[in-house]
Amino acid sequence: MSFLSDQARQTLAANDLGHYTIPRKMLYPFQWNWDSCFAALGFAAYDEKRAWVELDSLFEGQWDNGMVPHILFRSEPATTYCPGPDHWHARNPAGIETSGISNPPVAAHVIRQLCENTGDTEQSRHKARTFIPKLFKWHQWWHEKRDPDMSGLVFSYHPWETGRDNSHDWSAILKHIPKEGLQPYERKDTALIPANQRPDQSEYDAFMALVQQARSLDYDDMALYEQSYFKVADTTINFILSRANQDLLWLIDFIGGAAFSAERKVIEKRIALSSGALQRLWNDAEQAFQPLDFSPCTGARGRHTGGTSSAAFLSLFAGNLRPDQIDALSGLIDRWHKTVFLLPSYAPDGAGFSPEKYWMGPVWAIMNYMIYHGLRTCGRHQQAANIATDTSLLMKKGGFAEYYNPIDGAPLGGSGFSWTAAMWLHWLEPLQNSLSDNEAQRLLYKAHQHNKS
Ligand code: 9WN
Repeated sequence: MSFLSDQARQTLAANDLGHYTIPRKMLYPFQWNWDSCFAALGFAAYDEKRAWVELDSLFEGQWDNGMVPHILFRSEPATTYCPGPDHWHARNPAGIETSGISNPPVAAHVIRQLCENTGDTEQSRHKARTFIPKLFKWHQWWHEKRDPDMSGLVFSYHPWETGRDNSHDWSAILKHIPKEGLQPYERKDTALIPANQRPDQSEYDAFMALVQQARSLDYDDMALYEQSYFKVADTTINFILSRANQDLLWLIDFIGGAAFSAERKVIEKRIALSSGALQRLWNDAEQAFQPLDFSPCTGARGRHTGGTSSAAFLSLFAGNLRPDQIDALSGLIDRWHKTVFLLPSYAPDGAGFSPEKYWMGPVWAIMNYMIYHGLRTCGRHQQAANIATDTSLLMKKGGFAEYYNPIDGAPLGGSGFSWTAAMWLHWLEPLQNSLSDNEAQRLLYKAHQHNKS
């Protein structure tokens, strides 16, 4: 086993609390939704049983209405993370304390990956059969409760739900979130990570004001739809959900389909509706996909948020794009790759780019993983290889960091991070032989660019 694979396993082991994994000790001491799914992919590289345990435990947090929350608080004390369960005041029917919002629905993709890796065995069919109703219920919640008008696009009411907390996509909205009556709270993150790598204080105030508002509305889906200060049709959520529905169909076919034929029809209709609606995220003037802002406090009424984030490329993961859109996105990657390690989370040549600040520029391995798959599906193999190579170089240089500076490759945020280690094990380790030539070229290219600047 290579040194890095050994380190990656040790990283997962260090964050493994038995039947669930935390993203990173101290910094995020609970079970996070999409982190847990990606961690399952890492476990699957050497311990399939443990991978399934991770997913089973995540779905123990599912609410009655189908939502799978973004955090399950479990038993850790909330001394090193804010907001903890006392801020959210939410609990599912099984009595597990949770947050009151969801997260990008990557579980269907992960479960499909696990089944594909194992092949057609009694165990994988059994697991698929167990998860299909749970996934269906979760996706149904998105489509019915987060899109009550059946527009084909689902809304999010908190940046934390999109997983891209302080993306510049949200900057203009966060400035307008009413903060009067915000109850006192104590941030813990900046005691652990340099403040310039984390959201600003004013952004954190807005995050907390939104938690307070959602709690005061009792997490009622209709009340949030009507009143939430923050209301967006996000690219991360909508593209991942579209992909998730396709993966759910795959799972139904995997087990033979007959038992879920009614669900199959519903999912097919949803895919058809959303594939048209996703086109509304395309900003023709900027030749990229961008979220739509419906927040009452900005009065934007569904305007595109403006600049371009790496979530635009998740459209490739969702598929069904026009050839000119694939060309435009691929052209954008070409432009970006001249200056930076791929893929910065925000356009490196636009306003709002900040190479160390969280979702305003740093590279995130899990985004790269999904975009890599999207590019390959569209036949853009060289660009996919460049993204895989750069992610691999970043890990070799800086270990399994939460995120990386796209200019100099420095590791940022938390170290020993679960989902980054998982991406090495599941995605990059198996590609190492095929990437070695490309790696030498990418290093030379970067040195050349560096000397020029
Ligand atoms: C809030 C756990 C999570 C990730 C998110 C990332 C960050 C939390 C925070 O950490 O968000 O959910 O407090 O910063 O933005 O994508 O799931 O790793």
